[in-house]
Amino acid sequence: MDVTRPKLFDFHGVSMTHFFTDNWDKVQNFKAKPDDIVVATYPKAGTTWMCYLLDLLYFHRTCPEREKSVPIYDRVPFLELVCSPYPTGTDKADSLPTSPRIIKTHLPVQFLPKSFWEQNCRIVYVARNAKDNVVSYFHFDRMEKIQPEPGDWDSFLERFKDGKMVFGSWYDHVCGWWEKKQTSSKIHYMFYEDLVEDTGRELENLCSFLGLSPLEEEKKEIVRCVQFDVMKANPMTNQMDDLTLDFSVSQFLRKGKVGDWKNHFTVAQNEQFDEDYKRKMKNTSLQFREEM
Ligand code: PPS
Repeated sequence: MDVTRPKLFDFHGVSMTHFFTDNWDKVQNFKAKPDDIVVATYPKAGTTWMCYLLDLLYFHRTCPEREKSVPIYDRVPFLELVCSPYPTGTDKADSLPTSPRIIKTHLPVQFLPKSFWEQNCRIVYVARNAKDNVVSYFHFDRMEKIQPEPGDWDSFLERFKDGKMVFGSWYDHVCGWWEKKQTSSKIHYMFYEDLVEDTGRELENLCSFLGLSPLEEEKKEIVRCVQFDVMKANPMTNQMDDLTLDFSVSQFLRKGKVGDWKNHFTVAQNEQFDEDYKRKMKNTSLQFREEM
């Protein structure tokens, strides 16, 4: 698919591209349903992993045929995405046949359509440590033709620190949602690293939040299906049919590890990053693990 890579621009204080702002009125006026479940993340934090896990949790037993025939990006629409000739995220969400609807967004907390708050919807936020997040984002932007040109690794890292990425600053995103979670029982804040460490435990916690009690064998099956290698081999989750992705450059399910940043950061980059990180994160209680 031939697309022109977009330019970043400032959108109400957040760097964005037109692919995520062209449908802004419809996004902001989106009508949520009380049982909608929102998966909110900064890009490359484990969104697809969580979308698939939730989809299995709700529909593995009741609609197994859907899982074999409908790709995850159609089962869980990306709310703010507009990429012609495909239907918009809001249209896809509006026509979802499932209950609940699981809806993906990368919006920072202040941009979430107000209807989700009014309807008291449950929100699952997944955060990933900054260093692995930026590495994953770099490789993704190399292959994703609807993202701005990534440039080289050194300049990409600087842009990340400056918050000049699509969906803005990682620091503002993870902290904004974390602060909101302190006063909202409807947000379940999860960490990519915890999912890697013990997917079963995280699934248990998620079920408590959602008020679900699947059978032991169902949970086991879900944990099996969401393993990295299993998702990578599954045409419904590996995004191989996404025409905006150039698989000759990188993989969508690339490594799925904690600590891959060590293969990218120089010693000097790491020291500078840590110093800058301390400054930016000094007012939050939010803590990440960069290795395990
Ligand atoms: S996107 O485009 O924002 O929706 O991307 P997102 O799904 O958030 O992030 C992609 C990264 O998540 C990794 N991933 C996983 N890791 C471990 N286990 C499983 N099952 C899994 N599924 C997806 C994926 O590999 C990307 O990370 P990197 O580090 O690039 O491999």
